[in-house]
Amino acid sequence: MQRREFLALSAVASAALMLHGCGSTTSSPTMQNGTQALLHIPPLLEGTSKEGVIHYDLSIDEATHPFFEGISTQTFGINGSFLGPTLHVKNGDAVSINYTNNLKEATTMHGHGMHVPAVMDGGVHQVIEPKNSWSAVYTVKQKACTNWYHAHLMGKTAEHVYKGLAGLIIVEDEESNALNLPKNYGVDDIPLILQDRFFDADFEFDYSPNRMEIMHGYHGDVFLVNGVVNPYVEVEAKEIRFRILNGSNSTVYDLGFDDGRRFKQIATDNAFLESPVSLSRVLLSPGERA
Ligand SMILES: [Cu+2]
Repeated sequence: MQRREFLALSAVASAALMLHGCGSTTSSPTMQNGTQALLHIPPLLEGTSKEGVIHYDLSIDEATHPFFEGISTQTFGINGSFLGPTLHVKNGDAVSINYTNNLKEATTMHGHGMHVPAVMDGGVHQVIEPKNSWSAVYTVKQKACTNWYHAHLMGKTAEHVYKGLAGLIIVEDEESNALNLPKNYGVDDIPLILQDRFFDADFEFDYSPNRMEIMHGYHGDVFLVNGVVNPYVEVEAKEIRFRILNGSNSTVYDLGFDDGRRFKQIATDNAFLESPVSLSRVLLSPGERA
């Protein structure tokens, strides 16, 4: 191997064989010319300390995003045009995660995996009306893990996440800081948000599940990692940590390397494993992290 090694993740959607349902079209228009795009790394948001509380300011906006070169797709974004920044929190920190809803419709923002009081959960009860703000204020009380935040409005969760309302929360603690793990975010500690999307003939998101798809799940035929179609990432030839989130609505991923090489799983949703497990494939269902 060269000093820098080229890695490509292969993902086989378990449901890829299911044909898209009775929508107006049967597959997304393709712009496939074989070129790969550099993986986008969601920016890390460390927050700002004010009177002992660390504030994370997040703005939820309508946006457009160039999934395909020269084409704008309408999206929702958080401090950006698709998905949101990665929040970095530490066990024991008092945090205030401040969301401002600049959409024309209500939404909510749920901290998936965060151990918080019910009123700070951001579930369907904590509606953020348009032009309003809502803050999740709590003290982080949990082990190091990779969580995520996402829209969670009653009846609109799937659609809002589809449009881009999601991001990662990295929780660190004394144990994770002491462990000899890759810790350089975006360089050897790389977040991978896996999603699939269906685009209509105008390259707009097409989220239009029929009755069967509402029951069994809506699958897209364009695979995105951190919002990038056909991505690659260049890394140093050494052990790399991937923090993988299945951020898809219903697709289960069977992940591994093209060359079948083995890797170690060191953590699941909410904590490190007792010891690393050697694997050649890992299955990840929606919402799950590895
Ligand atoms: Cu969730």
